[in-house]
Amino acid sequence: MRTFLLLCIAPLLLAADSDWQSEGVVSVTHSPHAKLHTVPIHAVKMGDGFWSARRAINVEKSIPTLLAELEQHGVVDNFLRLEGKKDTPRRGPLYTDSDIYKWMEAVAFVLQSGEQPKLRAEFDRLTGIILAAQEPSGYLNTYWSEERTPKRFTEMYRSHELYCMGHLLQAAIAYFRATGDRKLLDGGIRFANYMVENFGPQKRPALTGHPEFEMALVELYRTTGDRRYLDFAGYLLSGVERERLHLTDDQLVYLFSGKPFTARTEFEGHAVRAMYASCGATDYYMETGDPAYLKTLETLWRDLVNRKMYITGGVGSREAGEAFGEAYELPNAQAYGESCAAIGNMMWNWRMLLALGESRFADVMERALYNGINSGMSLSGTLYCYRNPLESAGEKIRNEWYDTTCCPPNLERILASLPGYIYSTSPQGVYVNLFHTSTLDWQLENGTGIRIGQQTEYPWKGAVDFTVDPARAAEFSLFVRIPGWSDGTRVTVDAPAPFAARQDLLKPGEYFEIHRRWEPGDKVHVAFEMKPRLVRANPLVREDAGRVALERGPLVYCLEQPDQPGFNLFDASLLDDGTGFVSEFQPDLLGGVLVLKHRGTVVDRPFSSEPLYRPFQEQAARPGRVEALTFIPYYAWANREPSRMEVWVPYVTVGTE
Ligand code: FUB
Ligand code: ZN
Repeated sequence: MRTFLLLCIAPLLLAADSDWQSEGVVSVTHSPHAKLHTVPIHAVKMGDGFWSARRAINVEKSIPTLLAELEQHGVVDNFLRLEGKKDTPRRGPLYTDSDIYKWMEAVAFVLQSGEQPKLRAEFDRLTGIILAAQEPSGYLNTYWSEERTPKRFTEMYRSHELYCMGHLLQAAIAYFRATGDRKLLDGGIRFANYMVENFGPQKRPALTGHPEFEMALVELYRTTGDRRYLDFAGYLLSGVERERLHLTDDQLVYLFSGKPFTARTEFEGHAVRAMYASCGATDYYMETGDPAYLKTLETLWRDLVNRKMYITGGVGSREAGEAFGEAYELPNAQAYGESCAAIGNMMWNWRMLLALGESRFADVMERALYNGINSGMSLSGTLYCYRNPLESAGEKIRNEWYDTTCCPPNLERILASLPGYIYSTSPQGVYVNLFHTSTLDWQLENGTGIRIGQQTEYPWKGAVDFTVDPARAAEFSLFVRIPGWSDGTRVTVDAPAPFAARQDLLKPGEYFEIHRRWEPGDKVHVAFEMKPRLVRANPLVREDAGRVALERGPLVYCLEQPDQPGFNLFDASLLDDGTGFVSEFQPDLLGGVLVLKHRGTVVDRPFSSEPLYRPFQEQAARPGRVEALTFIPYYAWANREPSRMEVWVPYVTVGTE
């Protein structure tokens, strides 16, 4: 009935219309070149566990307090003044409309998990305010209005007009998928139509400057079936308008557009722009199958994971231009690692996973999610990191507000959309991408109902138990991701025809396929290897020479000063004397974390009392006493008083002098 009504009032929407409640974080159900398909957020209920605690705070604290901040800083007034309801000057940088749109997208994802009347009312109130500021042509931007109206689309390399609209479209689509309400979506469509009707090869030239619109346009195509949006995304990605727009190298330096996406061979320039462009390009590939895009995406992916990504999944190492550095330029204290860039990395790898169905992409997603993204929001849910360095001398890193406040709502939308990333489907069966206590209540691609229960204390423990409940006995595959770090995973099936998987078939970094005729109630037990792991960086990463990082499961660990009483952590080295690590879950520390303790060498004389240079001695021992070093998960740093922190720790094999 609901669908019928919707079809009557929404003649513009095409085939995908009746599917509005069946679509996931992105909708690739009908994408010809997607190997995996998303499941709707509402189909996944997350039970108690690591992310549920974060998600509850997101809804109760982060989302409401950020709206208050956005209002206080005039972001909503900027729209009201265009309607003549405020006479205060416009406030904030030129892209600040996008911040309220991103906040609205977070709310829309929350609503996809269930009713939240207050949040829904806020969304509707803001929709009214935003749409009242839209011009009859469809144009909408609070910065490029009034006295700046004549300058519209004249500075596209920096104007963020299309960036803002991309975020509006994403919010509108997420809300449509939550509620079936298309008011905001219709507003977004008016703007998109204005673009496709007035801009393009034979019309006025366009370029995104800050990519974002591309992925929104592909999603709009998926939502409406209107091919013009996909083609326009392709036009923007082709970067053909550099000459018609008379762009100089100076103007282009930070852009990740202005040259054809398929001409790229490495990441350079502004990291968030690069990640969003890659998202749009992957979306475009999933619809068109253009091999030139796939080739470029693979090349860029290898550049990123082999040469330019932090161990935390953070990307973009330079503050200047918020940009990528050269290959292996990964400083620790100076690391930029904007939260939005790590989010862009996750969003891109999610799309690559959908396109190609390979676990390596889920590994990167998980790395970014648990570390470089998770560090971005305080445990209280009200303070945010813009930068996510891997070493700190103790400067204040978290704030409740930034004039450029792109990261806070971005973090909120990721947490809100998380259920949509845990599972996906293919014609062969169900994929488990991430591990968290949850229930998937959905269907196989042949229409058979399927419920999968997942029980785990991941990431603290490596045991994951599944109950597989098809509506009736059915033959299909359950694909369980074996993380790249888990050597020695064990998988057993507890069913009328039980089996234990052969070790040689359980390959880290791949999905393990369990193909069988599943009976309701069949059980699968998975045990990942959760031993602490010392990691070294490629020697070309100069800053990490002679140092190690510590990981356990998907978590990167760090040393923070409050856990090392009695000595300066920068005077400590990790002494590998074979004693190994002791792990200890501390429920009262930092919201409950598993700490890792290790013997470390600590100098009696601080390093600062040593000469700048001294004669080289092979295997020189560090002077001092041996003490325990206590590591905490990186994401939890900077939740106490500002203090020193270090991810890459000096490493010695010989004891004290
Ligand atoms: O330009 C809009 C946003 O502000 C970018 O995505 C961030 O990197 C920050 O520069
Ligand atoms: Zn940001």
